[in-house]
Amino acid sequence: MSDRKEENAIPGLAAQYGDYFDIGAAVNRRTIKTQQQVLAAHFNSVTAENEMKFELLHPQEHLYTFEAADEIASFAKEHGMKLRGHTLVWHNQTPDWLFAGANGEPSANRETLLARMKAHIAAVVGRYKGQIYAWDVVNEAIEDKSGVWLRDSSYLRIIGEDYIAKAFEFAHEADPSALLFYNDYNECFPEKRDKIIRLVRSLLDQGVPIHGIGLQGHWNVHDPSLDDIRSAIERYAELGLKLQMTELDMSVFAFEDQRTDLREPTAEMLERQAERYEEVFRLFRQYKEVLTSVTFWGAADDYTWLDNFPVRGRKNWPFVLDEQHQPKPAFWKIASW
Ligand code: HAH
Repeated sequence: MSDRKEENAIPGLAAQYGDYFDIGAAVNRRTIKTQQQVLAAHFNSVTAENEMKFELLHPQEHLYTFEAADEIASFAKEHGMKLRGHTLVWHNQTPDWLFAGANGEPSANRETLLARMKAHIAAVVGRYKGQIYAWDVVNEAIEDKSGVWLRDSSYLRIIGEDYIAKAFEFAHEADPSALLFYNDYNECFPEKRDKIIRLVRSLLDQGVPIHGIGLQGHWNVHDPSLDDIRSAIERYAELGLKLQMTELDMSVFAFEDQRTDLREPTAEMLERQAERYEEVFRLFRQYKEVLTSVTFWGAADDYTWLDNFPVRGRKNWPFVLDEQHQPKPAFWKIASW
């Protein structure tokens, strides 16, 4: 017997994790074609990267554009994959009309904005009722800056703090069986973590229908530390809600690193990335009772939102599958244990 990993001996990731949690990928209109095979081989859940965001679905008050989102929903159905919804209420990728006044006034009032929010949520959640099993209802409502709790946004300014509770109530009304998540990034930094916990606890105290916390997981090969990740999972789990990793990627660059000279990742980067993936997936497996899904924000290194962001002219290689859709060292670390 040979130890060599033959082409046909590549295990499917979702199958490997069948007793643990779902393995998801963010997809877009293009990658459901260009990555179709690798998606089918390794993933049993998908999330639309952009196609279900407010500005793409609802560019004008009386115009909904569902074609691209529908394509992704059909892709999930054809491949027997679960579908997560992303995202209903967010300060980005949201059209200006939503916050504009009705009669030429500069800004909508609370009542108008709540009515528009409710109409949007009812239409979108209603359309995919029974197919989208979980929604990121509110995305990134917490402020990163120290000492400030909620992010300053048009939603907060016009409606007030209860826009968050209202969003969950509207989503629950539209599909009472959908699981409703609060989703955020930098979720393992202790101060932001505690602000997220304060928000979720206050929602629970008010009886708001919230069922889970989405940890985006935009991490890199240095940060956050494994200890901070573990503490975050433990503290969030104490709230009694389900947890999901919703947007996992592992940048090969440290946050401060601005270099743009690389055409491929260095051997050292790949090794460090493999160790990091190994340790975080070991942790995820230990928390399988609360962690129900791990979604990568992409599938393979040929496409990632981190190409050219936040550093222009720089490619990134944040996944466990390479640009040819083949396993990287990190893949083998998480696929066999
Ligand atoms: C996420 N934000 C969003 O949830 C997702 O919808 C988008 O496609 C990519 C990342 C994370 C983020 C950001 O957009 C900007 C700065 C920091 C973090």
